[in-house]
Amino acid sequence: MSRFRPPSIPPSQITDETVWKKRRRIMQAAGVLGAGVLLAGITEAGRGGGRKKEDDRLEPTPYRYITTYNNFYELGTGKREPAENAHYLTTRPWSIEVSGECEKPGTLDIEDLPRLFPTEERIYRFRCVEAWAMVVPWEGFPLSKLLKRFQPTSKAKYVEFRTLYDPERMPGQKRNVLPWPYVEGLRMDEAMHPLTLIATGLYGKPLPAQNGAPLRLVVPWKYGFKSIKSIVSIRFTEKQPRNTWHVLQPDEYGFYANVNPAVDHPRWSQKRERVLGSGIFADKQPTLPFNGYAEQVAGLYRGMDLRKYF
Ligand SMILES: Nc1nc2c(c(=O)[nH]1)N[C@H]1C(S)=C(S)[C@@H](COP(=O)(O)O)O[C@H]1N2
Ligand SMILES: [Mo]
Repeated sequence: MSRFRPPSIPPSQITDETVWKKRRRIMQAAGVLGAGVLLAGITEAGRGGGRKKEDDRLEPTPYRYITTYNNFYELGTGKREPAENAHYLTTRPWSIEVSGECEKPGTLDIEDLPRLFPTEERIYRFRCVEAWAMVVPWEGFPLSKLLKRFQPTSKAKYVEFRTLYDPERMPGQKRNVLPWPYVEGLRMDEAMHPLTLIATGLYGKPLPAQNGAPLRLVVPWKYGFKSIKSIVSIRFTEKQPRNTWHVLQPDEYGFYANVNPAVDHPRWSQKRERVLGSGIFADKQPTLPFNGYAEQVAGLYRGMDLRKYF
């Protein structure tokens, strides 16, 4: 893992963030916060800590860090390469094929998504397995809404996701650094959980290519590699899907990949994490079980040995 260098800041991106903050203040004043924000606030309210909303305590990471320090091997393995190569990834037209164990397999056109699935803002922590962390104001909708539309059968125990395979638009795929296409999977109950999001934007703007345009998964209690980008296929399966990083290095990356300070990566500690943009002299902060979402999701794994199912 190379040391983080603060990126140079194009003026356009500074403006994005300022506009977003202004708009948010107006929204807060008007009391129009989305359901996602209320949901994220469950943790805080549950402690009897008054009505302070979870996202009030989460200071979003600046736009320039979220969009210039990326993991997206299809656009290059360096942290800055995905932003530099973003122009290769054209995202129109785009469709998503939904298949497998469901009553109504079919195809979704990206142009129809806003009408079918209105988006809301979700401010989530995001934690990469490499021990860096950020807070992202996503724009998106619950994955469960999309999945229900295709009526999964009782045989659907898992959901498998695939990224676009097109080496012309994803030049990183011309090299064999990963088995292409990138594949990820969730257990059905994880996929249907209200925190599990399909993101189509961030900071109130369409998702930049380097962050997985036009749509990507966001599972905030799992390591970032589960949050697969630029999805073209979703398949309901009976068997546990094989996920890319697990196939590559099964001892280092599991299927579940729940954020867990008690289970170290074989090559580094997971006890602490570096906050993106905090500067190289800043202290790391403690990693939280399930990345801070334990109250909402720990029940999904009751009775499971999280050292075995890492
Ligand atoms: N298709 C695809 N999805 C991917 C990746 C990738 O290389 N290819 N990297 C993963 C990893 S390791 C992380 S940490 C997150 C990074 O998301 P971000 O660049 O938006 O922060 O995307 C995940 N999704
Ligand atoms: Mo990651």
